[in-house]
Amino acid sequence: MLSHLQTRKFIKLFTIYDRDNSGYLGLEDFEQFVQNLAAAGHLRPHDGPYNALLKQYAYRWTLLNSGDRGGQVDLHRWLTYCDRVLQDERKYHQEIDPIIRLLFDGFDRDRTGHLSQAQWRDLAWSLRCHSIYAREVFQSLDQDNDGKLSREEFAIAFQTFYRSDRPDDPSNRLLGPI
Ligand SMILES: [Ca+2]
Ligand SMILES: [Ca+2]
Repeated sequence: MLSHLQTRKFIKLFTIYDRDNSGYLGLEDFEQFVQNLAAAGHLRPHDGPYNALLKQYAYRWTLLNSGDRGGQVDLHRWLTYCDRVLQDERKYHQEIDPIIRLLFDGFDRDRTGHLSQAQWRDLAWSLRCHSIYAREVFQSLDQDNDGKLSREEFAIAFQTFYRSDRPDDPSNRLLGPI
């Protein structure tokens, strides 16, 4: 079962995905979400990274909505789904790992193997995290203090956001206050 802290984090995610603020998630929310990511990451529609993200979120949608493309998912159903994913290692890695990888690749435009603070700010903006928090979060995630986020630091941050139940984990605030 999701703890109170995990529930807060997944509610936060719900509010980020629910682009039209309808209180329900639909396929179009995820499509809009990817379009916002693409705009922030300067990904061109129909390029490889854009299509890969779209495909991964469409895949998530079919899992979330049991294949009913036209349906709507409320907060309760979303939380039940997140709980199920967290409890199943195979499902978790199948669903979450590619998203983390694609987000990193999408925003590491110059292929340096790390995200600069500006690239992180672009990503945070598309995740509706205000730049005031984005700067603070960046510093807390940059574990070796070299002023950039390595792929590993990035992955640890997202994995911790999804899984941690420790209130003092900086990654809990990955997407802003919860
Ligand atoms: Ca919606
Ligand atoms: Ca670093």
